[in-house]
Amino acid sequence: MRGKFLLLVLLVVSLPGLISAESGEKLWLRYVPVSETVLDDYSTLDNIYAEGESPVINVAKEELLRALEGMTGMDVEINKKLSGSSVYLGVGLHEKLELPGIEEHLNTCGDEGFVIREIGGEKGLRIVITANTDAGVLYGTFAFIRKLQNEEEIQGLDIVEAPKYQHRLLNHWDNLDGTVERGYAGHSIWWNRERSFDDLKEDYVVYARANASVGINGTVLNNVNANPDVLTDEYIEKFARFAEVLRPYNIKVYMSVNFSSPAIIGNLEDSDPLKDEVREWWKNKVKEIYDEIPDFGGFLVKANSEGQPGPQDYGRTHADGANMLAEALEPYNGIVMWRAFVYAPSGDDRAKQAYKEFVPLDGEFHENVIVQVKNGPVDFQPREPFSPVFGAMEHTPLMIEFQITQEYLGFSNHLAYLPTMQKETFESDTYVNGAGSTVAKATDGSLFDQKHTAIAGVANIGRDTNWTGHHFAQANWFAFGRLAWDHTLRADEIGREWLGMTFSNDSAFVKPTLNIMMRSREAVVNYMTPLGLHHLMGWSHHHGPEPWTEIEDARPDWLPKYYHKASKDGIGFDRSTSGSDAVSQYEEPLASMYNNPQTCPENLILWFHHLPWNYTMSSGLSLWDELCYHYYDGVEEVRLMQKKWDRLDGFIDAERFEHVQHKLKIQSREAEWWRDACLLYFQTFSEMSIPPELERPVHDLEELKKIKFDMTHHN
Ligand code: BDP
Repeated sequence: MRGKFLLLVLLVVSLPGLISAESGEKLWLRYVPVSETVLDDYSTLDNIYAEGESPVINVAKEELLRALEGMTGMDVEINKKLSGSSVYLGVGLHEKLELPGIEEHLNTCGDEGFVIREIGGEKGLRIVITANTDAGVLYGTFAFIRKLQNEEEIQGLDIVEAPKYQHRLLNHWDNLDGTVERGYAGHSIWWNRERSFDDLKEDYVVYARANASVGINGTVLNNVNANPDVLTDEYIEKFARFAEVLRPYNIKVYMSVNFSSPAIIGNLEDSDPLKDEVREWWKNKVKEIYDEIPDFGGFLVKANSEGQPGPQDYGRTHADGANMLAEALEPYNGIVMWRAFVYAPSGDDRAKQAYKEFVPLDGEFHENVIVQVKNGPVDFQPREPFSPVFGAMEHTPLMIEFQITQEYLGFSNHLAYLPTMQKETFESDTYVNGAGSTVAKATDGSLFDQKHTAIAGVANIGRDTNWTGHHFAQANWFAFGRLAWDHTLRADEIGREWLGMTFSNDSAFVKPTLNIMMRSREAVVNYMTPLGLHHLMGWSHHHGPEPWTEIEDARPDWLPKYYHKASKDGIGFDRSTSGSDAVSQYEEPLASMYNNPQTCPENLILWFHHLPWNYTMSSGLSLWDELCYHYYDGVEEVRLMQKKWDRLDGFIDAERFEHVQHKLKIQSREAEWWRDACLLYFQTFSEMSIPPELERPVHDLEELKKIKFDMTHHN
């Protein structure tokens, strides 16, 4: 799919005086020449020795060869013997090379961690990359390559790493007809009816390399709103072929399954999880899958949510449903990721639903079930508090689900660097075992004993040449992997790495660009949903603002009004003890802190409280004025992003520079659209005016109400 751009790239490369045009198709694995400052050191690495011949080791060896040759311009040799080599890859090398101290490090590395050490030598630098498994060696190799891409000092390198979560997955919401639910980078890379598997194989390899380079070791290839056909022979065979391409990169495939499959494709009377024939059906189906895919990862299930079938259809619980699948998968070490995103009409506050349905089931799930919980209690909003389910199920492994695709953050049109948001979740303190019981610790096995630990991100990948629609959306894919590997990494560190690998290591470029990235998510919060507001977008497309939406016969919680509750007397959702009491799902001291508007963090105040328009904020401003300032700040920030970016012309290739410039223009226009729509609409209730020192809105409310979302707003 990406081949046709090659010609264009070659043409531009050959013109003198220009930085080569780039389409983004290589992602962060470009391997362009490094600068003189590190070239001497790196050039001593001209000879690789790899221990063993497994497909995984071969991938590591070839990747390092390609990287070193690309970055240094020299020919690198593969050495068949240990002596005289400069980079050593493989399991058990510390023994062969008689390196003291590495053994203890390996004891802390588990199955996928690694040790990288520079051991010196007569001819120059010598590097050892070793681990307990070939997979660990692969991750060590990519970690080493990343250091080279960032032009880091490698002399004296001594690194020991192990991933924080065992299963680090992308969830593709890809439908079998090729569309992608909430996908903004073109159609599905997996389900492509126009091109054959063989034709696309090279792209799958790029995908696999990219994931392996950040430690992603699993991928769910189909939408959580699962088509039952995925369990037919035809699709099992397709999954097997994908598994085969991904296997040498240590990536397992997983499948989303429809709970009613036994009835729909198995012709059983129903899919009641307590019926023997249903259980038998799943066991046979799982066996069929493992016959084709011996290292199949397991199932992801969305049940009894948004109209999907599930065990509750038969009066059974989530645990009954999940355990049935877990039993079928258990003999093969497969896992079930059972989603806690349950969104069904209940009449109560939607934010409380997951906790109400799942917490009472704590301890009832089999040990190969992991309950997958969205980061916030509602739905991937630009800012939500963490889900109160985290920390509340001591006897059940929980995994965080983040959304990498920007369903609620401007699609692939807005630059929104998500790690700052994800770090907010990881670092939120649940207080469940006293202070310091962060969400990260409550899910990575350090707080509770759990056989499996996992994390998932809803992918933002599609058939677009640059994979993610916006060049900067690649950063969110990269960063998800890095945080899944180590949630203690800082968002700016990760951003710095990615920029160096993807664009340039020139600090005159990196500094302002990193600044854009680091401030971008808060900008989106400000121009869309500041102060804890949420769900103000159009109810079906989820793109532009429609806080006014009225739809006859719609479920109330589809509509923005359910969430903002703007009226003459104020704005915000009262989730305090005198409202829906969602605050009580949190541990103390959080419950009391959130319950009181004086102590509730202001960035969440309207999530938890309904307050009068003239409520005095900590700044001394009225709530209305504060809201105005946030919306205007958001727009202003995007304008600053544009100015900063404009000044970077010439640092990178014109193709990507202009593409980003174009997207920023759209973002700026849409930020104004959001600001004006929300403020002009809320003003009809507040009857207060926008502070005179702020510029006048550029739109008119009635005109805004007529804007219909369509693809012209998308592109
Ligand atoms: C919502 C999306 C919907 C997904 C659902 C889910 O709008 O398309 O199916 O989440 O996570 O955010 O299941």
